[in-house]
Amino acid sequence: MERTYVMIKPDGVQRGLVGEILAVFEKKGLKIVGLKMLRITPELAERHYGEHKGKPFYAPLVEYITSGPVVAMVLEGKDAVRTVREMMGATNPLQAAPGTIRATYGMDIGRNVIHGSDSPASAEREIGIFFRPEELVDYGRALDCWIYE
Ligand code: D4T
Repeated sequence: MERTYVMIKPDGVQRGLVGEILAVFEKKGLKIVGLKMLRITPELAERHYGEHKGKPFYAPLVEYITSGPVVAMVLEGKDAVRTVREMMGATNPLQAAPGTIRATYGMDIGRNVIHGSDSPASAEREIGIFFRPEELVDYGRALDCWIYE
């Protein structure tokens, strides 16, 4: 099983999409092993989006991600990183495949509702930025045998 870091961005929280988006992942069969709400500080934004520093969209990106609370989570499942990326769709919601979260809920690349780690290495790094080890919970689900063969 693999873990990935997922975050409902400030627009998703403000628009009341937290429950719906969580439900999409839960219904898929991904297991929530960490979940919390927080307000990202400029320092935290820099750690998370450091790779984009110097790009023209960096300043608005930091302003957006720090503009209100986010819901941070760690999801666990088979091939979780790739699976979540596919469920989210392309970075630009207008180019995201129909049925994906960004296609369903978004209109603009600068308001694309959700983040998900893009590789297992990023997942490990981002989980470490947003969660302490004791905030992640190991547990079994009674339905697991109906989700995985
Ligand atoms: P995140 O990291 O938010 O899940 O998005 P992606 O992994 O899908 O995309 P990314 O790292 O390339 O971009 C990070 C973040 O920057 C915004 N962005 C990106 C933007 O506003 N304008 C742009 O031209 C690009 C490339 C959107 C997501």
